[in-house]
Amino acid sequence: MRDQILTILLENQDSFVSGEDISQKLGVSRTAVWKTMGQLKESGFEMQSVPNKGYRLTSLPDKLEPALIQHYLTTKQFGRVIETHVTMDSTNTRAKELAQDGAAHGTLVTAEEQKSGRGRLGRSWESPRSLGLWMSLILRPSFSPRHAPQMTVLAGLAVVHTICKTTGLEAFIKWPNDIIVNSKKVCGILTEMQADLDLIDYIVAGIGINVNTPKEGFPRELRNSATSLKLELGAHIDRCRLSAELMAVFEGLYERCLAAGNFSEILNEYKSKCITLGRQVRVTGPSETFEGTAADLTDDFQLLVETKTGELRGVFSGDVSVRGIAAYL
Ligand code: BTX
Repeated sequence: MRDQILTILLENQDSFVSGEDISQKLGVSRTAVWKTMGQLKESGFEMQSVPNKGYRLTSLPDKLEPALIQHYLTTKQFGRVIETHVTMDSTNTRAKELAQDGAAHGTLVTAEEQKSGRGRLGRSWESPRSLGLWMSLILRPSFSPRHAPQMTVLAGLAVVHTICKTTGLEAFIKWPNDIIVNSKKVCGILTEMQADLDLIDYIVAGIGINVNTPKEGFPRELRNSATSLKLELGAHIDRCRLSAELMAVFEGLYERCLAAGNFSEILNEYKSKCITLGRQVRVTGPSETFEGTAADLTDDFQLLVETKTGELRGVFSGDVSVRGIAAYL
């Protein structure tokens, strides 16, 4: 009922809605409406309540509220079901549990804070409370598991476009999964999958964006390599609007690729935003490290690195540092 009342208030922000109207619309008592208004006020929604007129929202809290995100949402499936948490270990871990229990394609898990946010290769992801978008999207695509890495590509491109649309900042992708603004890392993506040989059960696309983090919100050792949208823009950003926009852009790209039947549909767009291409890179694989110039991307988004001897080597995954970006000096 709380979310339904909130939705009514959000849809009528320019006018008053009477308790009577709400109770009739939802088939609940006036007392229940009054109590819910009290709960909303306690959780940070400010409102005017005038006798004989009713209630009107005057300001919204800086919280990832499902009803708020959904108020801005324009998608068909992405983000239509949302599970939010104040604090949790990792939204990816929770999303995998939900997916295993049959959660629908497009289900979104968000948290204000992650205690054990995960990066790739066992690394950790700093996820301070109320300052970022820490979210995991459950996807159940019908394509072959060999295309699963391309979901990281889609998520990355979606973040880049969303940042540009909502802030005007120019963001780039450091292949395959870091998003960079002004040479610093503003977002990381961790995609995990459950599949058998030729069928994907689910993919969890975990996205962590530093939205309103101040400089001192990052541990000292990350201050030269990490940034937030607020630090770059100089203005506070509404995380609910940002997440709704991200869902819309992500779904749009996903549907485009599905309709085209391949991911090369977005290859040129990705290349134009890929800061790695043409630069000096260091590739750290499980058994060796080598350096070279990032020459190109193949149709399946493999990175082609030209070594000093002129050999062209394909890199599927692994750690690729780019000289001058996110502190590779
Ligand atoms: P990654 O392995 O590419 O990056 C992790 C590395 O990035 C860390 O070792 C550290 O050097 C640096 N780092 C850690 N936290 C931050 C931060 N907040 N900003 C900038 N740099 C940082 C990237 O892995 C994948 C991250 C995915 C995070 C999302 S959040 C929602 C979801 N849940 C979850 O547990 N992970 C994903």
